[in-house]
Amino acid sequence: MGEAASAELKKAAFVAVVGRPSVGKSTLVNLLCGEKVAIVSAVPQTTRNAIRGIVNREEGQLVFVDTPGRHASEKKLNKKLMSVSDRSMEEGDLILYVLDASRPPAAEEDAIACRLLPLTEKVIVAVNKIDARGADYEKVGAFLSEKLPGVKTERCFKVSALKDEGTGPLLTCLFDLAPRGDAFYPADYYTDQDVQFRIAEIIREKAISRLREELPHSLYVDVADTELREDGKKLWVRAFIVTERESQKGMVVGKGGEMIKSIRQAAQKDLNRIFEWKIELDLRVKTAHDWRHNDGLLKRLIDR
Ligand SMILES: Nc1nc2c(ncn2[C@@H]2O[C@H](COP(=O)(O)OP(=O)(O)OP(=O)(O)O)[C@@H](O)[C@H]2O)c(=O)[nH]1
Ligand SMILES: [Mg+2]
Repeated sequence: MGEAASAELKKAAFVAVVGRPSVGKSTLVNLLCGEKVAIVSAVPQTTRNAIRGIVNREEGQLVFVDTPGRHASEKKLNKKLMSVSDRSMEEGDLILYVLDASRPPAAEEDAIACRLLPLTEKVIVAVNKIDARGADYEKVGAFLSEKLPGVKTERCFKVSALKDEGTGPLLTCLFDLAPRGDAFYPADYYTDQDVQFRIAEIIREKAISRLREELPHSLYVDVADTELREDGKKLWVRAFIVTERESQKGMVVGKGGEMIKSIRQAAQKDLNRIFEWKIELDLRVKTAHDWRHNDGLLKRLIDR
């Protein structure tokens, strides 16, 4: 392509957002996109898929790819989640590496920095949670200069995704570094997720924030049926919260059905904000025995 033609093209890049669990990757992607594209919770490994959130500006388009938090474990589900993160890093034009300023970098952070070292050229860093008690940017900065010396300070940003601080300069830097090319999506898109997936994710968010211990990790949500009603004004949805064991169903239903009612109401409220239809949710619980060891199901749930 000639120089004149390439100068006319706007910026266009895929930006893989990676880091440890719970550092705030999804919160940051939502903030940058100005829409809730990814679910958020205090439970580690909330994100299970590559979730695309799109930022459209006069200068071009950035497609953020939110990924599952990187964690060392030989469990089948975790290995699958790591493969999503690995693939997004390899495929991304840029990588946004997110760290948590309020947690000192330890072995898990070391492993991520090592993994990123050969990809240094396309790495930009966001040190998140600078608002949090005990946040220590200097410590994280020292870790970065030791482990990723090729990432210059101009590419490191202190941010708070929760308080919306410091993200303007980060976004400007990402647009500056993005290559030129055709936009990947129409300019009015902010995500490419289908309706059923978004509904399932919102229900999962409400469930995991209300349930304890192993339960948040032991469930997934299956949207079994949807139907437009009332001349297309209402979307009726039948969905199942799927547990790993029969014995877990009772905890999801709760005493007198209180737990599932609370999950349904909270999900419905969010979904009514996201979609133009009025959402009517028929929420039930079922079991898919030991689903976290089922290769076929994991493939369907994670490699969407
Ligand atoms: N104080 C503070 N908390 C934050 C900030 N960003 C995110 N959090 C909180 O950190 C927790 C985890 O946030 P997520 O966005 O789900 O983190 P994640 O990195 O996507 O986590 P995984 O999907 O599990 O890898 C939530 O409780 C957020 O509210 C921040 O800037 N400051
Ligand atoms: Mg996440």
